[in-house]
Amino acid sequence: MPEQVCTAQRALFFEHCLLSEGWARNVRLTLRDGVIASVEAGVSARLSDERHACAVPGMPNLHSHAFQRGMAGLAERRGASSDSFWTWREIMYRFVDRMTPDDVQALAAMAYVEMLETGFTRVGEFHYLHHDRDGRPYADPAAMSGAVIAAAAETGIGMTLLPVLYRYGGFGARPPGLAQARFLNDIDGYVRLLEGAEAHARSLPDPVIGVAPHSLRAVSPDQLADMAALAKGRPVHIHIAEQEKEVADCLGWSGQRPVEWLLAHAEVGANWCLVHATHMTEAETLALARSGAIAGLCPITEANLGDGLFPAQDFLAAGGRYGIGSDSNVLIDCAEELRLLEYGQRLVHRARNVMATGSGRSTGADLYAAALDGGGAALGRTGGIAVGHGADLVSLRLDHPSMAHREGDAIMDSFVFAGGRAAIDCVWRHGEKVVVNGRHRLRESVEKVYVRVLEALIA
Ligand code: NGQ
Ligand code: ZN
Repeated sequence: MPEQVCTAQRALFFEHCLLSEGWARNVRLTLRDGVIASVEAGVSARLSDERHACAVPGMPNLHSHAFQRGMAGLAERRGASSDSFWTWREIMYRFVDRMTPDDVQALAAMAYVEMLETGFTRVGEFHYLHHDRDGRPYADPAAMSGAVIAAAAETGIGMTLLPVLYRYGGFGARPPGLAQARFLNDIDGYVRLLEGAEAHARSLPDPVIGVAPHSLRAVSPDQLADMAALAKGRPVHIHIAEQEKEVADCLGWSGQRPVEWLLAHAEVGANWCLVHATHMTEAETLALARSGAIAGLCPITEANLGDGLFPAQDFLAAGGRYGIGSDSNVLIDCAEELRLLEYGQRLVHRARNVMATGSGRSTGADLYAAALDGGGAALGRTGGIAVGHGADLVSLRLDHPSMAHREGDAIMDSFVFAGGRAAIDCVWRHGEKVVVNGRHRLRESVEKVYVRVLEALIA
């Protein structure tokens, strides 16, 4: 059978379209096998074209712990002593305790439905819950990876899986706590996990598998070097410098701050994503920007956990690249991540339009473009609407009151700062329309399973 017969080719027509080279009017995209096969601008729609007002590229979500969606809102009650990231972590560890692979699939599917509905089309799943309740590997050591991959297959979101090596409970190879037993591997176990995850991922159309040493406190320097060697150019993600205590512990252990230590001891380059990188000196900020690595910013979670503010102004001035992640998934919303990133900077600098890259530049458009670029690099897939790129698209309603009579970059400013997710109409992922009228096709069934699974986990 000639190939053309089995490949579905369809055309979408947008009055406004944010292409990789900028805004264009009356744009016709043909899609083939999940990829953008052609882009024509300034043309007329054909009769069979599916027509929409406005398309922007789908956004990569570079850092997620999908299962944490299930405890969203359940750590907001004040405890006996002062609450912090570390007390939140205890609550999170208790929540993890009973989860089965089926539970994880259900929670992840719900999180991914919500991601797609708010315009995230690929997720970097930083996945560290590997073993059974007693800490022993499942018969399939990658069973939990299989569960998040199944959730991606079910919902259609693009998956960059980042299997995590977690080995220690603190800097200097401190023993892990009991509650961390389900996360732990040595390098041999990790290699088996990686192979298993790769096998599961073959069920997906365009998977990427990276590697993820959890943090400098959870792996040894030797293990970090082993992980970098395993990566072979694939994405390497690591949590870093999120909390001041972590900086102090790192100084106590090594005499260096976390980002300083990492840049001095690993070949950090453009395939690396440093998640949070909140607490940096000016010198570290500059050095990180120069390394070409992506700063993985998770503004909603960083605010929720009381982490602190990323030194975005200095980092941007030094040419640093960043993307956004929904991390704990306490709230899943692409526009809101970008908005909060900018608002944090406004509040601390008492200034406006901090993340815009120059005079006359649009903050919303620059935030969106930067996070698209950085997120794509971090997840191993270049985004943007261009020939040969995946057909990961978001259509915006220009008839939404917050979006009316907008053109060009004003569309992005109004989407990010005013309309938000309510302005999202449809989302295509790998050429499939998975969200229609702001709702994922499977929302109802995914919600049902999610609510049932939560009952058992929360009770
Ligand atoms: C995580 N979360 O991996 O989910 C961590 C907590 C840890 C954040 N860093 C676990 N936000 O740090 O050991
Ligand atoms: Zn994280």
